[in-house]
Amino acid sequence: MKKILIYIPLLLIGITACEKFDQDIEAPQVSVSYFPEIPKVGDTVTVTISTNAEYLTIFTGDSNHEFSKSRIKAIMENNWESFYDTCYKKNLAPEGYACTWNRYFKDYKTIADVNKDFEFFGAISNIELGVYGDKFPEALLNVKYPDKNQLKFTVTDRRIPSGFIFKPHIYLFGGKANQPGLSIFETRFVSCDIDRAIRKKGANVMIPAYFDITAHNNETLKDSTFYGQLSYFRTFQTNDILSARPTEGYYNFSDFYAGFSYLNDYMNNNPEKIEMSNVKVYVNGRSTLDLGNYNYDLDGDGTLESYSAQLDPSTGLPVNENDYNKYEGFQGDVYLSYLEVGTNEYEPWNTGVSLGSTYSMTGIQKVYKYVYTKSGSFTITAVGTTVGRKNVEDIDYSKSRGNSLDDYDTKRSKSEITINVGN
Ligand SMILES: [Ca+2]
Repeated sequence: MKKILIYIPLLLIGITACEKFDQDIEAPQVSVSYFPEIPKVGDTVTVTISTNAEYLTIFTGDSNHEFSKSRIKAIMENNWESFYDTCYKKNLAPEGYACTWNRYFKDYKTIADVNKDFEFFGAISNIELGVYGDKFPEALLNVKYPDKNQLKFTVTDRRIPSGFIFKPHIYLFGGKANQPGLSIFETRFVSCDIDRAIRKKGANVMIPAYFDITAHNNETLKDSTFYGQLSYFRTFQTNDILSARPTEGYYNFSDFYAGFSYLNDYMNNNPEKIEMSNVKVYVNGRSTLDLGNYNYDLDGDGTLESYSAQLDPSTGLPVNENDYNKYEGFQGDVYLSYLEVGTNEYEPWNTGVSLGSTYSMTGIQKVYKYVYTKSGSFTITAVGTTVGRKNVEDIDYSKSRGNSLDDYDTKRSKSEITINVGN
């Protein structure tokens, strides 16, 4: 018993030291209602909030305004210590799936292992794993593990779209604003001699980075494939290590998604319903820009493609030196050392609309008018906040310059109501 009596005073001292000023502020009362009872798309819905809160925010429950996907929900359910690790950033992908996919080729021992994760298409040969430090110094600039295995393969015919396919099975969570899908392709492109000469004369090192993304919709079970360019790869012009530069290596698949309304809508509103199931990477897409009056069937599939320069159909190279700057094809060796697709964390991103505060000139707005542009069932959520005064006396700013929000004590309450909007 004596031990307990000794410990209790110590515990009380501990609590007193951490206590926030005004910690006994009361949670506000909030209740929400709306009119008309059964609104249609285009009708003005009037939401009325009854509250004694100092600050008020409303979530209308439709696209980008869902409380359940909001940062404020994450804050309400966590303290600042656990906010980032346990709540704000977390993996919401279905079991067995992830939000990121990556492979270091240093971790592969055999080509048979590589072939479990990668499939090659087009005019590709000489696929091998190796350490290339002494043989191709330009291929090692800024490579993370220069003394470890890289994948190397050769594009043998610039007329034929070529590359590799992998199946990441990932989800892009967080909405466009948070740039999910930031990715790294640690690649080095070393042109064959003819390409190198043409690239040098044309002063153009860029190889368009084309991708096919196949998205699997796990509601409809439908697969949809989208084709597009996402930035460039770069090829080396010379063997001179000083003039050679590696490709930037950063690609953002949320930009790719944003270019297609189908993918963009899911990325922003229901990312959990759509899986990036298959990625086809073209390391050689077209011999020149996909524009113009010169028509050839270079890849021999029976369909003519149009090119922006006159080409030699037997080689796929521009005939005239004036067109060398239009050359966008690639023939030569590709080195691949690291591949990462996606971010690994979910961040809440939906936003509410501030209805003001009792401290602002206009005060709190307790009546909110809104027009739904889509039919469906939505959850309207009003969040009221009461904030204590700042505990200035007890904060040592010479030592602590952390999040100042933590210097205030806040209490929040919410009220939810379901609204059915008809057509
Ligand atoms: Ca063709």
